[in-house]
Amino acid sequence: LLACALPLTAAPAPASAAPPAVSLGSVLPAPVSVRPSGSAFRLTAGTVIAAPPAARPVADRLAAALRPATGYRLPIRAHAPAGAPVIELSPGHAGAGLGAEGYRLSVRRSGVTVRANGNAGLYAGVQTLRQLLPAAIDASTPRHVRWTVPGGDIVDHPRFAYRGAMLDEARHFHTPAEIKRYIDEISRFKINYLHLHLADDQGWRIQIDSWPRLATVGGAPGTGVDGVGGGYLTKADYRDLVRYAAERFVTIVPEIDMPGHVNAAQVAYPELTCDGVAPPPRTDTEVGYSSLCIGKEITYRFVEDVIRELAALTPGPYLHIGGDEAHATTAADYLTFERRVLPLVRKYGKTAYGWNEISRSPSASDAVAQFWGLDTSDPALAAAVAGGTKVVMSPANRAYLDMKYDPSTPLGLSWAAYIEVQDAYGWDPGTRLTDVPESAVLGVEAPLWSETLRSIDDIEFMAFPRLAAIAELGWSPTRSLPGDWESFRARLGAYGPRWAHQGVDFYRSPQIPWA
Ligand code: TNX
Repeated sequence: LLACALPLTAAPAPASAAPPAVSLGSVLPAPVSVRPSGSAFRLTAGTVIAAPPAARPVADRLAAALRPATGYRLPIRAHAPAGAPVIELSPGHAGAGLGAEGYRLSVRRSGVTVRANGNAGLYAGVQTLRQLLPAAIDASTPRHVRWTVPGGDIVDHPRFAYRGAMLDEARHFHTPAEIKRYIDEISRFKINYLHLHLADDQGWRIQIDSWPRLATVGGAPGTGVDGVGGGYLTKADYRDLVRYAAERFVTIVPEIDMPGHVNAAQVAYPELTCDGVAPPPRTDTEVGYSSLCIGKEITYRFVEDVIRELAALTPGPYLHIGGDEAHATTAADYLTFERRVLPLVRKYGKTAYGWNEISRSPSASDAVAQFWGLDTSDPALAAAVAGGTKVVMSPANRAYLDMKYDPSTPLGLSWAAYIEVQDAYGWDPGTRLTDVPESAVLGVEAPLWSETLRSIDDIEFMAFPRLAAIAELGWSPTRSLPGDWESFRARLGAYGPRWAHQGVDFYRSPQIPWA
């Protein structure tokens, strides 16, 4: 599916065809401060990576990123050997202003240094460094390229603590290998949370030992939209994903949607309906027809078992309990349900997280609400925020990666909007809701619902390039938005060859001057 206009052969490029030099400011998301100066660093066969033992895991990731295209050994040493060209990772005491994820990157003729307070910041700096090398650094086999990094200094740290992406595993199951590839792709843009939507009407995608049929029935072959696909994550798969993500400084947020979006659970366990009769399995894309039975005690045994087992799998702080589109639950029942269920998340040591509908419940005062509305105000959410609720911004007409780019987009939906790259970029998560102060906004998330998406190519085509826009809104400081767009589209255009080298099937938006 990859439409690649670049020569990907290993033949040395003639000098006249040399790619344009990368500039120090050509980074996505835009860094806080960029000061070009002095002479460039040249990565050669003799370059050494220097990192103390504590930073070794980041050094390993850096070496793994640079070895395939350079073909160089790039040995990792605890100390920089005198005289050799060096890329040095230096953790600790980089300055309080940088926080846990900020970094300083200095490029001199003699070497590159990344300084940060810890490994999360070093990893972020490494992602920047990768973008400062020629695009061919993302090729998977050796290329004959002068591997130069422009000289100067970058100081950088995130605007928001939460920068997320969401993948819908329920409507079509995506395998662990596909999820890992997506983690690699999003972490390049300093996304630090991956929210997995693990259950919905069409399927249940995570093993739960106390209710085993959830996965075996809810994840059976043929569960999914149009009856294609099926599958589920075992607990071993899930733990492996959590570890893989953590190595890339991405925290996984599990979601089980309730009290609506539960048809797959009720197919597996008919006692979860009010009349005890199993509903038919669903492979269509309707929403809002299923509900847990609010008056039955077994409902809360089920919910507590699921929350307990999910919390035990989750080192991260958040556990998402859905709460959206509960149109088959009465308003009073919804409040009854949330009054019992929100405290269960706390009981197992996690911060409750849900779609913005949970803000109707007074029990959501210490929860996080994910705003997915289309409007620029939300009185119920604003009232909850006054009581302590925090907000993650995912306005569906801006941040939903499953919306079509325009009417001709072959994949995706269009109920919220058509979202071209400029629409995805042209809003501010801190001020989008006029009745919610920026101080209550934890950050931004780009959800990708998969009713129409099956393969990793499908996922990539909808996510890229828009995910880079959402990542910049989450990370970079606000400046003047029109000027930012001109800068963003130039940097994005220059990034295209990097995706091409990675085999990422991105959408070549006509709004972007692709290199
Ligand atoms: C609405 S957004 C939903 C999902 C659908 C999505 C499709 C939200 C919280 N609920 O169930 O998959 O639209 O865009």
